Amino acid sequence: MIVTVQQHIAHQQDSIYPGASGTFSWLLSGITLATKMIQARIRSAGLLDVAGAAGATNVQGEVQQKLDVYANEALLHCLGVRDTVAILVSEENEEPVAFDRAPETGKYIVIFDPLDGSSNIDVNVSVGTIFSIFLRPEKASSVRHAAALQKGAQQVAAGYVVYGSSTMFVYTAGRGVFGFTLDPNIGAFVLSHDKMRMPDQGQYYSVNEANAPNFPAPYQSYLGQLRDGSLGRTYSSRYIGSLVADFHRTLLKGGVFLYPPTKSHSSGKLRLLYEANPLAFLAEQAGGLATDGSRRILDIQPEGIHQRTPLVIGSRVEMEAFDRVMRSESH
Ligand code: P6P
Repeated sequence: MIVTVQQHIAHQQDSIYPGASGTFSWLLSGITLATKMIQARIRSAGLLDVAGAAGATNVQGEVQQKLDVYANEALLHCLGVRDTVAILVSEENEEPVAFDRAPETGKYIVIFDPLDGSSNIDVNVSVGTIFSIFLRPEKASSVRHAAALQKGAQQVAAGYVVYGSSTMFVYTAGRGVFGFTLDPNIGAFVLSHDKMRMPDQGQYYSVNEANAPNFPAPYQSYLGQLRDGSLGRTYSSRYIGSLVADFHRTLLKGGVFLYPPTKSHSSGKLRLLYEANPLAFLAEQAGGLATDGSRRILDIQPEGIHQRTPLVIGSRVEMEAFDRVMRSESH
């Protein structure tokens, strides 16, 4: 029996906004439409003149790939025309985009990374779109940022689309994690992974080993434990360098992904609002955990929409071992 993501969301939305008149599923359809458009472009990246850098640089100072620009425009447009959206925050936009909508109409804030890992596209490595959804705070905030600067624990939904060997939409609305695979023949995301659970312990750890000499000492000790069998098993190292792909594997197979503080990124490289928070929500909903090395990611009060954070995220066994090391070595 085919269950599309629209049908699934319609059932879920009652848990988010009782009495919602389809507003949440209407909102999510903006994301599924945009990501279908993005995946169509990605699949033809090598053929059309869309590969390669667009020449401009974005607010992060990174050379913008043409697909980054297209992905951002697609999401801004498809979500912007949904009147349930009050504010959009994108990795590609320095400032939030606010829509002048009454609080009873514009209920949602959507925060997204339109195409994470896009530097990998030219070498045909999986990339992804990550999104995080909040309700607009009751008290109308004069400062747009303030409305978007909510703790990750306040998310009403979060998810990603991974453009890999197949295109998958993975999301949670606070009642479990569900995966949908795009069926190109019907152009719909169809339920393929019901109630996804992260294994209690995995066989992979995932970190950029080139940075390891600069990690804080407790991280070095922890990596030592993963390598010497202290956690009761041997591990393999897997690092794709594309966050959504590395996380997707961790969600399915278990284990741990780490992006610790490094010499060039003393507060970590990954972004709290549109990378760590949505993935942390998914991880916890699937039975895993996520911290910045000392705090639960979802408890962090953001100060800026582009702020960075260290991220350690994965299965219960590996994360509890990490917590023990951090407690014993971080006086
Ligand atoms: P590094 C991609 O550029 C990205 O933002 C994430 O997708 C990925 O996890 C990380 O950076 C890789 O960073 O420093 O290991 O190349």
